[in-house]
Amino acid sequence: MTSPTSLREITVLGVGGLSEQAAKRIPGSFTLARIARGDPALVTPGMASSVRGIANFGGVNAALIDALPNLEIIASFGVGYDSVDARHAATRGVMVTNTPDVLTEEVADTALGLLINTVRELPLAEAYLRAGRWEREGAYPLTGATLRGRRAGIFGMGRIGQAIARRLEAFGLSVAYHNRRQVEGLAYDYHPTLVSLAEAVDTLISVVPGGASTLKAVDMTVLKALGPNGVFVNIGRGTTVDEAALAKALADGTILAAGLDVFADEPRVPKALLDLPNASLLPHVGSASVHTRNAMADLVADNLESWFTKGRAITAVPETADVKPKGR
Ligand code: NAP
Ligand code: 8YV
Repeated sequence: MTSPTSLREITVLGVGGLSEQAAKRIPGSFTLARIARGDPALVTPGMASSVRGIANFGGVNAALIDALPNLEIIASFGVGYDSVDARHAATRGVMVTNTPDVLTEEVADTALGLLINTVRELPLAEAYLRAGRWEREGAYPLTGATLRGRRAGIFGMGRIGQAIARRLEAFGLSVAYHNRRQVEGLAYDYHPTLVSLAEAVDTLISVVPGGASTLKAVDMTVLKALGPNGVFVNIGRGTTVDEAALAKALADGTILAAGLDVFADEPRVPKALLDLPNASLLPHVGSASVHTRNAMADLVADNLESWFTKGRAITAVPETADVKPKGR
């Protein structure tokens, strides 16, 4: 194994905009090279021969993996790793890590904030006050919607889904969920399909990973099943939703309102959603506190250090759980 002092001889490629903490931590241990985005055309011959690790902040596709013949590990920033071709990495014997757990509670807090903003119109009420309308026109109108008596359904009852469920219970809402597999030992009602979950609840919170298996899973059929009192919150990935269908459902009353932290083509947000007063929109801030983003950056750096000093990753993704260090 490599000793901590000789980690400096190892080149780690920072892909995309590294967070401040990552930009401090990684060059403290390794030699850091950087490219602005995950484009293999940006890889110089020197990088191609020297890079053994990636700190991913911008996406790593199969072509970038293939452009780096000595690559051993991709340490990705974020629990969702849909920006990394982890299956291709596995076929090349390259480890992939993500940053689970350290962001769970922060993201769940954001989900509840977004739900309350959506149902009780808090951003609109604040804008009303700031525009001087309270003084000029009187009290902000009562909200048609309330959290009281709502039945919540969670699409993706994983780490963050369960943290959201705990908060919803504390708020007095009933909770049900849909995953591909029922979670053992969890008392919430399980639905084997997303449509059956949407039919059973009036508040649907999506916190599934992106990728092919969830692509546009929340479509018009699901939104119709949610119904005219329905509130949809997405804190998972924008690709999970048919955004055109969602905009239509919000405009024509198929559902009541939506709160969205994530979009299919970030940072671009469809005008059809921007124009809707019953959509509460956030710029992907689920984990975006200094505290939590620093913990995520530390886990990226810790995974790289653990891999090169101990030969094991701390938080390997399932696709590469069996990958072992090369020649060691
Ligand atoms: P996790 O513990 O792996 O949970 C994911 C859950 O989704 C699992 O329960 C899984 O159950 C379910 N799932 C996956 N694919 C599914 C499918 N095709 N159909 C139905 N259920 C499916 O992950 P996590 O830590 O909770 O994070 C979840 C996601 O949240 C991340 O992948 C990321 O995309 C997103 N996220 C967003 C932010 C933000 O800032 N907005 C921050 C952090 C995370 P089964 O495998 O049994 O189906
Ligand atoms: C981050 C996230 O904003 O962890 C995730 O999957 O979506 C967020 O915590 C993102 O990964 C960093 O760009």
